Amino acid sequence: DKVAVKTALLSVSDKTGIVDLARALAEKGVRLLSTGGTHKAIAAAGLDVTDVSDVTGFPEIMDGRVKTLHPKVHGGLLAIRDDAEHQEAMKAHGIDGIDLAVINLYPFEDVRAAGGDYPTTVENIDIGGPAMIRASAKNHAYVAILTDPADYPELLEQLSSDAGQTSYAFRQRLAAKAYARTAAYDAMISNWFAEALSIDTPRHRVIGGVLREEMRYGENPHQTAGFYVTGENRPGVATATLLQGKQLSYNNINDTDGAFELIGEFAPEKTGPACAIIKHANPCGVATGPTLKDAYLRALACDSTSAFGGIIALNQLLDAETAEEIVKLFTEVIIAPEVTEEAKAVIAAKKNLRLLVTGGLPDPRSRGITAKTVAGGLLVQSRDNGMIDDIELKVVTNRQPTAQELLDLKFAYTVAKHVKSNAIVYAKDGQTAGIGAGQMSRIDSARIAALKAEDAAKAMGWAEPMTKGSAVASEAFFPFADGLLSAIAAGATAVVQPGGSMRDQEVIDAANEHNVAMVFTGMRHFRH
Ligand code: 93A
Repeated sequence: DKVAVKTALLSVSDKTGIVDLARALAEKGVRLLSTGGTHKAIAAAGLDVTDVSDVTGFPEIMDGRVKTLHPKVHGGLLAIRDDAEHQEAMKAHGIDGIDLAVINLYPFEDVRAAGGDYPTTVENIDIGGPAMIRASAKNHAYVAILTDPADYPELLEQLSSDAGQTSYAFRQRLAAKAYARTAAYDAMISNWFAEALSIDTPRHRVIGGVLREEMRYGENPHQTAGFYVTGENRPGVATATLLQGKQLSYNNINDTDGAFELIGEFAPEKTGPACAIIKHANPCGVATGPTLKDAYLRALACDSTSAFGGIIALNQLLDAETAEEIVKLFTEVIIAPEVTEEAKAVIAAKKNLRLLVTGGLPDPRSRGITAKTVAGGLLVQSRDNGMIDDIELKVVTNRQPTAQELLDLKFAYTVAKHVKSNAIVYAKDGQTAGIGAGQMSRIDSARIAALKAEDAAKAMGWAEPMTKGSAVASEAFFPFADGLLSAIAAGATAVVQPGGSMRDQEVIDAANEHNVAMVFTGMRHFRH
């Protein structure tokens, strides 16, 4: 199962380490074949290297679109060395075996990330490279396929320690990595098309991405984890720049994403400054305010106990005044579109606090997909891009909501969209008053949210909980009147929910009885 490397084909866009590798191979007496640019780089180092065109007897044509797509190349990569018929074909057509392929692809991902225009991005779809990688990997019984400069040292070490041969186990591992590479590459291309054409239907795209980094562990320390990026051009945790602090953990990334997707609902030109604080993927406080500092303090007031060790998302430029407040409490991550130099200096005093800047807010209306795994499968759906601002609300009670109630209903419903079901959110004056998340029964979520509001009142020294005179949102319908009655008991005067329960009338009657205004959205926001 050992294969002596006599001929190597080198064709790389990322030329990192390629000259050193070529030199080391040449020193071991390996014959080098190469394509245009790679050939040039290797020859410039004074090494003996043959141009693939001289092997195929065919020039590179069509701006390099066709350079290695030739039977002399693919025959050399795919031939089964100890098969008589294959041997005969090699002899008959003058095909030499290729024992080592070193290939990395046109930088499609980089061109896309740099915002390349449509034709430039398309031109950077590599065809010949993946064909050679897949051919070599299929024929790993005889061919070693290197797709990552990080693997060059291991190859050289093996050749040195084993008389110029590669082992089967090594070639198998390289083959597995090679197919991971071509699959991720094609997934990136599919993702790019999906974004460019606003496609979120499953049949037109594939779910996949490129491994950006391996984390130290997953949700728990005994789990492994990696962060894959899909290349979607969306401001958020995957595209943000980490200005300070150590690498984000699995849970940090998950929570930061939840925080920033939520804050993306609050376009500053419409809502003014806004802040969301997230713990365990649920908001524990969200607020708008006259200044960003006020928004932060108002968000914190909702549940200052849970905010400890949380993730803070801001919808606009982070200033020093706000940063001064934030650093008073232990926080894991801050994510904001931008940050002032003064605020950076304030945060720098907290070495472990991660600061992420995104350059903008994600568009909550844009299309896209979300995915989660199940045993043996992946569940994929379009992003929940429904917004209450785009819905015609139906008042179902005798009393209409007041203008202020309506604002608070919309605010509460927007937050509830980002709370795990069953979600109940009380809000007042653009500030969450109490959040109940993730309960199996809606009435429990309502009770917990009210309880949290009472705790907040105690902690803040308020005379009464903020639920008194609040608006309340339920992200899915009340199946019975009990949940609504619990919210009314906590002091809610206005309610928003999708409606659509068999017992809607019972719920409407209960609201009318208490002179509560209720609106139906017709749009549910389950989140699990
Ligand atoms: O345009 S291609 O799809 N057609 C080909 O036949 C082909 N062969 C190799 N791209 C092709 N390649 C790619 O060219 C390799 O995958 C590599 O990324 C790049 C190396 O080109 P050069 O050696 O000219 O820099």
